[in-house]
Amino acid sequence: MLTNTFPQDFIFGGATAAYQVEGETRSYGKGKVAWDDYLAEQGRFSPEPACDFYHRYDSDLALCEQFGMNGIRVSIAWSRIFPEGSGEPNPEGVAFYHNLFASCRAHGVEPFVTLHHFDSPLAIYANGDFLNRANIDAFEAYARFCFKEYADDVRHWFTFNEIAAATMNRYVEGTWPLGKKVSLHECLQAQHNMMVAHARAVCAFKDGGYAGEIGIVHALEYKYPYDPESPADIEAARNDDVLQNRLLLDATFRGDYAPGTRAIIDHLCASSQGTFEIAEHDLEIMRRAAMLNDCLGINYYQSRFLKAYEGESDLHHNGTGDKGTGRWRVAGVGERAVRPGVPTTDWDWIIYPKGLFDLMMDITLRYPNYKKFYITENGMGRKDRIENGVIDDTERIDYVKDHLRWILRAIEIGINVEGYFMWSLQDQFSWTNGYSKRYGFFYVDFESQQRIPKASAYWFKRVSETRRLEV
Ligand code: BGP
Repeated sequence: MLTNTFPQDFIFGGATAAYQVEGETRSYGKGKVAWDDYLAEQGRFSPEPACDFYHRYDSDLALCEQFGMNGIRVSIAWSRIFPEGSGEPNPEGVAFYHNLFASCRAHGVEPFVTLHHFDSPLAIYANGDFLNRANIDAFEAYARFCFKEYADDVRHWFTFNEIAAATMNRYVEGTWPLGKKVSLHECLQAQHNMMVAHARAVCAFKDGGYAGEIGIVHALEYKYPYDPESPADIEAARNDDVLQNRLLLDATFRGDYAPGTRAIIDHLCASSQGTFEIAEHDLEIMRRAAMLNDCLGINYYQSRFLKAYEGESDLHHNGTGDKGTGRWRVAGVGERAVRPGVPTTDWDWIIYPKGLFDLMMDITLRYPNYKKFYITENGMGRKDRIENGVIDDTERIDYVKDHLRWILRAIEIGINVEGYFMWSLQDQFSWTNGYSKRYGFFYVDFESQQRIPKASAYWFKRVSETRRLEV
């Protein structure tokens, strides 16, 4: 019989990211990020004031407390601390996060803090971002500053959020600032360089003797062959696995690349006329960090079914919620398809909770030095509406419940999962979807900034307070 009870110290929380919640993107001494001009030029939506978390964090944390949450995921905006990416810190930015963490403590909500959530300072981003190795040094210096400055405030650190999304949206899909379509070698090279930056930060944290734990957050998707009997589909699934998961997981847990992974990396790079470079000493520091790394944050939304694909790359990002408009066919990789009967959201995200379990099994089998998982994001984007004063998001409750069931199954067989953060705490600004794609426990009226708990918030409160999932 499947257990329906979570461990005593399990963390239940909601997730946020600085740029998606804070607002005040160009004030209080904050430096620019590439998104500022990109969004202004597009004119589709503004990150201001998002959900005004910069001014409302205390009342949002009070809501967390009231709704039974004992954790929150937040990120520090690098350009609030170092407006130009390096140099002199901005005192207002530094103070803001001290105040935020103090409020977390006052409300009994444990902060899980990410150093980089898609928002490199413009000075870094425009200067090659992580394709420019000088920026690895800048990231390390920023990380060292934060470890020291917030040593008394923070016990749970993550270096990067979703290197896969950051690199694929920029260098494969071209939907993010300075976007470029299908440059697989730049995508993979940036992934490697960011993993070197991660490794440097992990070693700095451990060498500094700071209390607490450190890890990284990856956006993982299990890659199934569309037709499990088709060797070509199996190969496509392997390609997409390396592009999204494997390079990053090998780097995280092995500190180098398994020969099979390396062979596919080289194939992918060659298919976009590029090469993959590992600098001297990279593997040394990566291997050391792989042993020191404490935890992996898994952001899990969906899995993929891969078909072989021989044509030119053909991509269309569904950023509007018009179901069925997304396409992802990449030369040298394959085509992402949906198996009949598998449900999808209006943004064409595949709903497949079992994939989360398969991913955790895969990691525990392949990387015996993994120590613990947090599910740092999982959730459902919806066009939530207020009807008669209430927001009925039963669909989202079902989505979360199904994922929590697979997490309990994993815990039952001995996989170490210590927390779950729904994306998102409150409705937020979405990078390529603006404000119509809502994810929160708390509905946000973006005009008045009023928060209204959705049905899912009341449901989650019961789960977190009883630590039980009613089945
Ligand atoms: C993850 C990111 C979040 C968030 C979420 C939902 O990839 O870490 O920042 O945006 O996805 O994505 P979207 O807003 O595109 O629906």
